[in-house]
Parts: sequence; C-alpha cells; structure tokens
Amino acid sequence: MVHWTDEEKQMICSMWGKVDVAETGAQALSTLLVVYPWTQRFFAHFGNLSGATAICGNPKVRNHGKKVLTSFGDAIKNLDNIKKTFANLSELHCDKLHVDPENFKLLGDVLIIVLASHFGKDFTPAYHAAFHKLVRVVAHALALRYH
Ligand code: HNI
Repeated sequence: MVHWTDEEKQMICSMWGKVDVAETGAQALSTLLVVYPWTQRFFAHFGNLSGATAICGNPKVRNHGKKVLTSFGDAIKNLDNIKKTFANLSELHCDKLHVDPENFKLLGDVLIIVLASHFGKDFTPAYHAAFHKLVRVVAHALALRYH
C-alpha cells in the first residue's frame, strides 16, 4: 500500500483547496490533446478538435476536463484508498473506453505542468514531489483492472 506522510497529505490537500477544478481541468485535458494528438481519437465524438484553438474552446473538452479533475479530487479525499476509489473507473477505461493506460501517465504529467504554471514559485520541489507521487498512484490505480 502507498504510504503518505503527514507532510505530503497536508501539501496535497492544502494546494488542492486552491485549485480551480474547472479551469485547471480544461487546461490539462486541452494540453493533453494538443501535445499528444493521438489521444484525440478517444474524443472524436466531442466535435471540432482541429488544432489548438478549436480544442481549447471546445465546451465538451472543457466540461470533460472538469469531470476528470473532479475525479482527481476524489482520489485526494481518499488518499489511503485510491485503488478502491478507482476500481470502477479502471474497468470503464479498460472494457468500454479502451484507453491505453500509458495515457494516464501523460495526463498526470500534463496536470503537474499546469499546476506548476499556475502556482509558480509556490510549487516548490516538495509540492512537485507530492503531486508527482499522487499522479503516479492515480495512474497505477486506474490501470489495475486492465486485463
Ligand atoms: Ni477518463 C470518462 C476520469 C484519464 C478518456 N474519465 C471519464 C470519466 C471520469 C474519468 C470520471 C467519466 C466516467 C463516467 O461517465 O462514468 N480519466 C479519468 C481520470 C483520469 C482519466 C481520473 C486520470 C488519469 N481518460 C483519461 C485519459 C483518457 C481518458 C488519459 C484518454 C486519453 N475518459 C476518457 C473517455 C471518457 C472518459 C474517452 C468518456 C468520455 C465521454 O463522455 O464520452
């Protein structure tokens, strides 16, 4: 089981409280789709994804980014129980959505970059390390029900 120190928990929870979930989620998902264009194929039903401007302005992308980041918030509320929290979502992404789990890591990396650009110098190496651990644990939990 993953162990979280009190300091890690405190850093993650306090910073998450300052995150604008809708805006950060929209930015993270848009960035994923622009930087790693093969991820667009999972969202073909979202309409216009032809280029960075269309992607960033696409309301379905924004809405879905918020959904994904809200789900990250659930992980934060259940830091000691992330595997169980994401068991159903893991099955969904495997069986119905067929998302290659490698993409969970990419989204995690993108999220870190968005947080770093938002928080600037407050995103110290210690915060970076705590969030890096979090996104890896989330990606791992989402991949567990793959077969
Ligand atoms: Ni993901 C749907 C959470 C990464 C492709 N995804 C969801 C839903 C949640 C969610 C919550 C909504 C489920 C429902 O409707 O019951 N996704 C997460 C989380 C991560 C993640 C926490 C974090 C790493 N998803 C990804 C990645 C991709 C992805 C990296 C593809 C590149 N997800 C999808 C697709 C859907 C989806 C596709 C369905 C979208 C729709 O509305 O049709």
